[in-house]
Amino acid sequence: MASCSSSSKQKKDRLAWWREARFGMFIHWGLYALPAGIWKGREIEGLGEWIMRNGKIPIPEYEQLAKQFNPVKFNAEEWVGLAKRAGMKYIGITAKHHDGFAMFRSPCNPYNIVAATPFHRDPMKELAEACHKAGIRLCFYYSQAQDWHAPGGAGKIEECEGGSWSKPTVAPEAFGHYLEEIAKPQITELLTQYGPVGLIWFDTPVAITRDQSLALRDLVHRLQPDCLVNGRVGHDVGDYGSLGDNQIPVGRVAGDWETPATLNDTWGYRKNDHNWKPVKNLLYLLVDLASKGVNYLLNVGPTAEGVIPTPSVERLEAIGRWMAVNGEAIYGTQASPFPCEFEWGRVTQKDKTLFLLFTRWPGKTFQIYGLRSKVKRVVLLAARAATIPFRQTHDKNQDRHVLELDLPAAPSDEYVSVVKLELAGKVDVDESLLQQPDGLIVLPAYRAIIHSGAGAEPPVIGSGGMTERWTKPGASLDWTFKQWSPGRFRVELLTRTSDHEVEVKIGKQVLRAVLVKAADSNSPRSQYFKEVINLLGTVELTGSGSLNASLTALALNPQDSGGLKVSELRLVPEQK
Ligand code: FHN
Repeated sequence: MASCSSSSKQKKDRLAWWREARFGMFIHWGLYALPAGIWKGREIEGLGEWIMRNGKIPIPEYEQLAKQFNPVKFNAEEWVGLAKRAGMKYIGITAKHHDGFAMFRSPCNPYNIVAATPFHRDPMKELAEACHKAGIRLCFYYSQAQDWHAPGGAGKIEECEGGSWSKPTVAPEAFGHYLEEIAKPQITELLTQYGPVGLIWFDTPVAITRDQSLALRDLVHRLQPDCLVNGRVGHDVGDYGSLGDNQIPVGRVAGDWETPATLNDTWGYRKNDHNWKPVKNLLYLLVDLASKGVNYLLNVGPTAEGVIPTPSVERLEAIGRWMAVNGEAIYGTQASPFPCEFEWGRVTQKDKTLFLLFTRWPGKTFQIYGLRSKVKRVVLLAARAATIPFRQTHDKNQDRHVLELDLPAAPSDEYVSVVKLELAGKVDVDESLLQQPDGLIVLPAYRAIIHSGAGAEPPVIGSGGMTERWTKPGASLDWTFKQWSPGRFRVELLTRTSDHEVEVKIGKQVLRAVLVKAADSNSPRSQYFKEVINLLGTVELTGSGSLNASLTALALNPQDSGGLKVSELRLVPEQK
């Protein structure tokens, strides 16, 4: 473990507001908003803020953008007002992205918005004031390693193999110099010019050493002891972990995590990216992440005039309308106590309360298994005055706790309706894997016992909740589950890729197959992190009680260096 500049108590205190917040606004704004994805009439593939790299634009040409950058429509109060209306509690803005241009007054480097553009204003100062007034935490994104402009910054075109940015390298000595001359002085400026800063959001550590990551983290904590440092400072020495861009983990993840996410397919403004996510999906992702204890940092990419695009505004306002009614199920909540995800939606918890967030309305009768705590009162957050009738039973033979709700026939919200369960005591659930009321059995990889085969390195569960490093045959995942409704079941395995040969045992029944994709998963979480459904065959379950299931890798696809990535094994009743 990293030597830490602060005690775990300090770290916990520092994280308190961030855990409460759950939802923040990311802003990618810089010179790249001017070309907006098009350079000299040519559409440059990739992210808007990467146009310098992807378009191989020479530094002197890119620098010229500064002379035209004049965002006269920028209004800090409007941006902060939008974040507030959306229900967001913090804003993280690109103070300096990989292009090396500082969007703040930077006495140590003239390549900044105040000194080098006709705008001459410091948007960070204006945002700091507006955030302070609105009670929103201001946080700064700072690209600590990649800097395609400053000497010694990583990722400059001429220093990358074959002009390709996929391996942004830099000589260690020059990089050390860059850290001392540019990165540290600028981070110091950010932490001394704008009052309290919520978080420094580092990104793409590239080849930074562990000592260098520690030095940056310690610098932040020394200047502002309450300021958080995200995981992308490098070497896992931050205050919390950053999941991948747009990454939605499969299940509950231990520790504190955040997912940065886009509204379309870019961070920095691209005028031809119209692939906006529907509000329904955005709310699904917000709810899905909250149910796993993960913060959602949702991005906007303002134009070079300083305007947040209308499709972004509309979506954030729609989320805000939902948050105004249902925010209680998100803010300050913790991950679902249940051991797997449900088909009908997600669960969050806070103190003596459970929130059931329905992304699919079940209709009038709804059952959930496994809740041991006594329920006192049930309401819909959208209609708090009317209580919902409920019954709780416990089948002693099968040790099955059942809560049944008499819900209205129609949902209370077009996207996600929230039912609040007020409990008599603390949350207590049966953590066993249970067959669901509709007969479905879900066995997530992160809930399995992992066995290493003879001589094989065991796979691990990555932060995204899938198996990782499963590149040798022999190892297996093992589950025990409770089953009570017999029948014939389709055996589905959800993986990142197919073509691996596996064996699945359910009780005494054995299925062997080379994985062949039957369908792409249609979950919004698989938009960027593909998940495929492989059909392995069928099994018959008779009787009821505890059963074992296992998944063993027999042969791994040698073409697939990532190995076998499994999210879950599912037994789906044939009639479903
Ligand atoms: O390269 C950057 C990218 O431009 C963007 O800033 C995202 C946001 O998380 N981070 C990096 C890639 O992971």
